[in-house]
Amino acid sequence: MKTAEPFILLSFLFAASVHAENWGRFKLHYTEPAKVWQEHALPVGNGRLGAMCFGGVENARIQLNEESIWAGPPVPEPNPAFAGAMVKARELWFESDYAQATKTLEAALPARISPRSYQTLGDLELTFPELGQKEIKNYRRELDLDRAVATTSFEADGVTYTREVFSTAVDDVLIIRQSASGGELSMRIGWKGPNGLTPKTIGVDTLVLSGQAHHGGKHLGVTFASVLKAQLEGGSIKAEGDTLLVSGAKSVTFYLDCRTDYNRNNTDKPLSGDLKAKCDTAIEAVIAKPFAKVKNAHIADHRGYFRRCSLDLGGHEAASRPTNVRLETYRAAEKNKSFSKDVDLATLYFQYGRYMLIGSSRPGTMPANLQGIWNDKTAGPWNCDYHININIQMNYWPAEITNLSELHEPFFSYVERLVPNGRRAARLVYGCDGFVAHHTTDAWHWNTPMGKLNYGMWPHGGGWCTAHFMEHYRYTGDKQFLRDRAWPIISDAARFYLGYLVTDPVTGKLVAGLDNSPENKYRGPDGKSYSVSMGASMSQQIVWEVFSNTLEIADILKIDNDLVKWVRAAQADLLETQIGEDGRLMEWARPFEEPSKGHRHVSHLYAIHPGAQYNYQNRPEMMEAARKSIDYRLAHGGAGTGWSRAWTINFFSRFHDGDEAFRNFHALLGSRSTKRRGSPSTNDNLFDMHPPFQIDGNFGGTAGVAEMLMQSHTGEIHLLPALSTSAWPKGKVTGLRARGDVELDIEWADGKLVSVTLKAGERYQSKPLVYGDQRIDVKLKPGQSRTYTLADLKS
Ligand code: FUC
Repeated sequence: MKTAEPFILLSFLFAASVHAENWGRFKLHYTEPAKVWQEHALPVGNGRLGAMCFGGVENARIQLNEESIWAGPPVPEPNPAFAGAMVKARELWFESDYAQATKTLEAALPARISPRSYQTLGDLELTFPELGQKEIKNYRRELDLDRAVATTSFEADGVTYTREVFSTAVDDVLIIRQSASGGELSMRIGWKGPNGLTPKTIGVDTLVLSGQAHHGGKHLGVTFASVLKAQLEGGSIKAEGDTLLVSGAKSVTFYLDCRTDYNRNNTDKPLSGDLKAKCDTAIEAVIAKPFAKVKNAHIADHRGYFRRCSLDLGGHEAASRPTNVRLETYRAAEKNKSFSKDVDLATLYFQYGRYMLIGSSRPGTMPANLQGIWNDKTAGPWNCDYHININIQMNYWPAEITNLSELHEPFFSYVERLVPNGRRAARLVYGCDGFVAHHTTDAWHWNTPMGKLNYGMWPHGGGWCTAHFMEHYRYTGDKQFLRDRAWPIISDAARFYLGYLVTDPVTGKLVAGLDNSPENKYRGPDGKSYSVSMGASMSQQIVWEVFSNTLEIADILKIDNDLVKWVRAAQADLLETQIGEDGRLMEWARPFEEPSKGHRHVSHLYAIHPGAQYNYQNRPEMMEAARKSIDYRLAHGGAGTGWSRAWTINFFSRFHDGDEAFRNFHALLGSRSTKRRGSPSTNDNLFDMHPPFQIDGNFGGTAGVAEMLMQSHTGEIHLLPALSTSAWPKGKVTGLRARGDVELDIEWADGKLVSVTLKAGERYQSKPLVYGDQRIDVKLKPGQSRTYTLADLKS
């Protein structure tokens, strides 16, 4: 008996631990310092202040960002002559004179003005001259996704050096702590500012870097001041030149803040106030608290988001291997047309997307841009801006379903800030009322078609963004949000479309245009390529969605005015997406040939994902045609960019094809882009590569995994709709959220559902649960939780 007791206790503990999430394994880790920013460095962020950590030994670079440092105007302005040109060009297009239609519109299109980029705040340069001569042992560089701390540690001459970097949203500062245990620490810290800026020292322990963002002396933008203050444990510190020199310390902690005059609510009127004083105040407040308390508060705050959702596919032992080595197994497998067995890397990737949304989009901050908040350049790729013809939307695909609903807020506020210029553009450019936004914009909220027709002539960015407001309501059931925020912006987008649509003389249906199908081209009868058309499928689908969202809200809020009547009538008259002779969904309203058969944008499938116009219940023929379209794209080298591959995962999830969804997920992690000089699709630091680094693919990949496991866009909660039973035969996901304010934990084994637990929120709306051809009607009380096993669901 005596020996049996500990055994029973142990097996009880083991059984319990099988179900408790092993959060400690969500770490990216490496045995070498980072060399290249976008390939190896590791991101930390609190939504506003970000850093990329290189983990160097003798020289350690920490690259810094503050979200609002943008070079400035001039920005493209609407051309009032455009409306006339549009009327003329439409006539020409309807007469099939695509060449003249194109020329007419091109002539009226404002020129592209660029760049006016989001910019780096420069690099902190930590140097440890003594380490150059020493043998370094047990080097490890890691990013702990569960604690949101980047740590570098190693030993030299019996001294353990540890550097921790984190950006806390609680105290709203960035913190770097360097310690040397068993010895003394001597180091220098300098700051290489952007655009050649150098810091000033204040006293013996402070660096200040101030300046104004610009591009080559032009495009003067945001003014900023940033302060770094050192706090020592033992030893001494002094200023030397424009650096600080620490000697003989046990540890040193650097507190950093940056404040800018960017006024998001009125970008023409910079904020007043002493920016440096604002930094000083924040730093003084945090420095007064014990470091451990500050760090623990940061970790608790981060976990408040991070731990809401977990995914376990088994295979945890792989977590002990460095991340780059794990990724190699995906790359090797892709090369051999097989699959890596490291399923746990999929959960790391899934959680990394959630980690980066928590790090780049907090309530009150700007939304995540093309690189979240992480950018090491003064002229980033595509200006590191807000592209709204898929990219920023994709950034927010994981927000609701992976239980980070509040982090959607910066997106909503940003889109609302686009409205004044959007209304102005609607009036000036199109002679319409309502809200419009085009393919891209930035911190300055400019809003006009511009540049080239194949990207710039696209007035559906606004309409697409408004769909997120509706989805937020569907997930949360928040009627106040619906009334105060969703209705105003969605009905305003509908108002624009009521003016923008015209009747197609051939079909008699209402069509949008002239506009492009994001960034694709069709071949005209003269053999030349054109981009603008009338009634492109994506345009029609976005208009349909805006109209049906308007009608859905009108129904819920009992609004019955003229606008609602007009929308109802117009929706019934909209040209629908057609199926071509070869059985594929058509991208344009006429059966044009596509010069680029594997194009990265799969715009005409918007109605399948992220839209929900077509599904297997209501329009199986459209699903089949859409499936043919994506198969065709892929057969012609499609999904060539990271985000396009990520979108493909989501498509196959909606096609309920788990194996294809998984195959594309695997390719996202392991493939090398054929088109782009063999760059990996995912870098060693798990950054998604367009290439270059573009964060949308990370977020789209995370959302795609969630969609494989649960979908709720058809009015039902569909369990494991696109599970790859061969790749992920067993697993557990907790804390996914479905539309109708409900949380789900789903467990499966041998490729089959074992059980599902539902937790109803305060605004719960009941929806049937569906698994394969089994289903059960579920009615819970708000706050109630209930578990169903496979046997509970009836055939
Ligand atoms: C869209 C895409 C490009 C790129 C850019 C930032 O316009 O077509 O591939 O992702 O955004």
